[in-house]
Amino acid sequence: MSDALIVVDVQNDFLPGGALAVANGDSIIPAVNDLIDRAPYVVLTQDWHPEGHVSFAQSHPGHQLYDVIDVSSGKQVLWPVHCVQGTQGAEISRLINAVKAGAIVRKGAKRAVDSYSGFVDADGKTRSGLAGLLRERGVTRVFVCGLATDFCVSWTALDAVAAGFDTYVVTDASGAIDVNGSLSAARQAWQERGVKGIRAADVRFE
Ligand code: VGL
Ligand code: ZN
Repeated sequence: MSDALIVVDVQNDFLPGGALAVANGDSIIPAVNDLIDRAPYVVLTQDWHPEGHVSFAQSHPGHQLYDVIDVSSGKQVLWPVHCVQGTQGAEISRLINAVKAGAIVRKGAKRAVDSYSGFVDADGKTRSGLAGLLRERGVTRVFVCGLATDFCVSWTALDAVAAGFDTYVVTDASGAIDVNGSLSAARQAWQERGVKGIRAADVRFE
């Protein structure tokens, strides 16, 4: 058994002061850093959108922030402009110890398709290669933490379990947006699909 920690989207735009700030998002930083210290292998994900991205409300005149609309890949929540490639807001927060990361997976880089998951785009077609990377390293258990619990953490964890990894969301090292019942919907999906929740203090890496 070999473990990996996936730290999802701990980027300036998801932290207080950022364009899509998760309330108290910075409160998870000490727990995330402690997990990074202890994990045998660490992967970071980085939301990385081009200007005019399909997930930005600004790209859909006549629609409001947080509206849900139909796009080619399915339902799309409309967000404020965030994590634009090359901007300060898209940078991984300097508060986390990114030095130990073995890999950084960028996602959402195609204008017309979003990607909450670090494994596959929202259209289900283009895979990032992360599952192959983890498998080649002999990883069998995956612990997911970061931002946001109910979007990118959840989708990444659901795809990890679908790819055959024994998958945990580290709940107190993750922070939620919680819009329109998204957090309870995420927890429901974890239960149905076999993703387990765990507290950071209970994580024993192998
Ligand atoms: C995320 C909304 C839009 C996330 C990314 O990291 O959870 N949420 N893009
Ligand atoms: Zn995004």
